Amino acid sequence: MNLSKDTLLDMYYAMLRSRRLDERAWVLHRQGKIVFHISGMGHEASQIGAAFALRRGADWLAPYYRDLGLMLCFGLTPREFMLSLFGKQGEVSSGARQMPSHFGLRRANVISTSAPVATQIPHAAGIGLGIKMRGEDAVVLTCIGEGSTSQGEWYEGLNWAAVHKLPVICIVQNNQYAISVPAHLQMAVPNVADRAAAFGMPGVVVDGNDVLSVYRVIQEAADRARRGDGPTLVEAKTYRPVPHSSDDDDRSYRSREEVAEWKKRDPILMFKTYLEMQGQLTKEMNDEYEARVVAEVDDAQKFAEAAPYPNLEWAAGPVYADHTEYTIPNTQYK
Ligand SMILES: Cc1ncc(C[n+]2csc(CCOP(=O)(O)OP(=O)(O)O)c2C)c(N)n1
Ligand SMILES: [Mg+2]
Repeated sequence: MNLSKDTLLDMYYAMLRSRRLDERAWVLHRQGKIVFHISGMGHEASQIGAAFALRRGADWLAPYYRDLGLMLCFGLTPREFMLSLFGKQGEVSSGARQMPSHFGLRRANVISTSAPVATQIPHAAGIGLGIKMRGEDAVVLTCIGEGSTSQGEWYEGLNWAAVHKLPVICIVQNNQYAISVPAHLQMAVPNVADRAAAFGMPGVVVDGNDVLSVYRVIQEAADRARRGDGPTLVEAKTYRPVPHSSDDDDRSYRSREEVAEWKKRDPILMFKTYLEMQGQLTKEMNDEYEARVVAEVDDAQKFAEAAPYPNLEWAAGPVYADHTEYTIPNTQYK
């Protein structure tokens, strides 16, 4: 593995930052301060491994709602994330129009997330075609849950990417459930990646709780895409240790024992143990990281709580032609 000690520690910090921000979002929801949260917890290895294998700033991302870890690596700041939780002025994804975690970040080549699942796949194929037509060596990563691969858009987008050998990587973050529906009721094959053969592209199953394995697989996929050899389907097997969203109660469809079993393979715990065994992370360093991350999260929360709500008259800004003259301060929207 061609990763320096500093990079490994950066990866660890990125995972920790995503987790601690995410935990704070749940607390804010339970305190009644925000109305909705959909979590990336448990997915940190899949996302941070993927992010570190890409050229952030040059490559493209068509994300989905669990991609907080990826987004932070692509440059979303904790303050910006908190603005979206609170629906405050300056929110970068949609000017506070969309639900939180429906990410978009124009300055970082991240396209906006639509609520209907799987619509990001044809968008990613389109971006891949654009990259190819321009002769650039960028790649586009798109992310999706295993349940959403039942949608027609997933097949259409990946078929198109394979036919035209587009520089697309699709990472399926298989957390075993689509809300309450387990994966075996969603598909009759054991692995989403098995379907890659039908598209005519490589399909790889990877341990989605192991950040370094994900890094290696995505790096290989990115190399293949940059060589002009086309798309790759990656399936990262993982688990969501929390309910689907703040509006779900997972006790109705899975046992506490199952959740506890998966938590033993928590991706942050696994990576922390690995770094400690390699002698690269000490208790003092970890304490310092934890303190730094809490300070970042506290700062972000304070910032968003103090921020004003958007003005009512901006609501229709980018929606109707009549209102296109509005410029929303601090956002990319004109
Ligand atoms: C087309 C469409 N159908 C249904 C929904 C409602 N919905 C939102 S998330 C979700 C579950 C998706 O599960 P999965 O793809 O496994 O992703 P996960 O949430 O588990 O990461 C559903 C059914 C939707 N947003 N769009
Ligand atoms: Mg799922």
